[in-house]
Amino acid sequence: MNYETIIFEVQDGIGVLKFNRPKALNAINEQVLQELNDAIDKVEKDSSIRVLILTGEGDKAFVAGADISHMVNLTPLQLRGFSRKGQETLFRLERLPIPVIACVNGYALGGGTEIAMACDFIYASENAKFGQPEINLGIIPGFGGTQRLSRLVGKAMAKELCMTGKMIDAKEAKEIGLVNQVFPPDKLWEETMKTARVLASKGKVSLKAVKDCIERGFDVDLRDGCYMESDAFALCMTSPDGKEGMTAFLEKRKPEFKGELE
Ligand code: DAK
Repeated sequence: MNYETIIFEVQDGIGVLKFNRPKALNAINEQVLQELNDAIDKVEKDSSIRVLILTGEGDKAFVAGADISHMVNLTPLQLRGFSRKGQETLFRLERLPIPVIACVNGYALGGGTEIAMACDFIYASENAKFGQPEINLGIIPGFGGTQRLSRLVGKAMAKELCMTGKMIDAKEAKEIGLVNQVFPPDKLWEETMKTARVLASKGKVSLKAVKDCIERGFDVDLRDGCYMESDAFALCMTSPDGKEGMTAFLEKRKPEFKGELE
């Protein structure tokens, strides 16, 4: 598939997916969702990709939300389909077996905040802005925003953001736990790549296990979550990466993780 609304490239095991509609501040329409899904297919199939970064083309926006001019003409059934497709796409991102970093370089509003929240964590530039402004349009978040936001920042803060529709800056987003780190705009990409390279050097099996345990364990009780962790721990210990990591430690050398997921 030739992409028109995204750019997808892979270099040294790091996949970079850029939302590429800068004139519309990278707003999401059906075509973006389709191309995003196609790129996720590629990431799933290419075992050489160890980390994925999502960012926005241009210097103004990550994603300014769902494309309002697209949504406004849809019927209720089409809107449900659009919302479900968006939600499924974000579940797919969340379930990728590799780390996914949102590198937020400007506005991340509505669907933009929702996409960033489906990544494993968010790095943002000082000029980034987050929010769920749907209430200002007389609607509500439709790509899982009410659910992921409350899990990340707590119910009361999520209600305040979704009910007022206010935008918050990167500093405030960090204070409430939405964003992991904030950098000056000219350092954001470099710092994101630095972390991506660190992640790419780790064992794939153990990265996937951490992601699974935290992601899937979050919605179950502590005892079931810990039970899940024991199984994953045992699998990691006996995986090629686990053996290599422990042997390297005993031999006082740097580990070289190569293990595949299956
Ligand atoms: N959709 C379409 N076009 C957009 C857009 C968007 N979300 N955001 C910006 N643009 C376009 C503008 O229309 C403008 O286009 P031209 O007029 O140049 O043709 C261009 O991008 C530049 O924007 P501005 O001229 O407005 O730029 P400013 O710097 O003045 O303002 C802004 C930047 C980000 C503050 C402003 O553009 C803005 O407020 N944008 C809308 C942000 C927003 O409300 N986002 C939430 C969208 S609603 C659901 C599924 C999903 C969702 C809901 C339901 N179901 C199916 C149930 C999700 C909803 C959303 O995300």
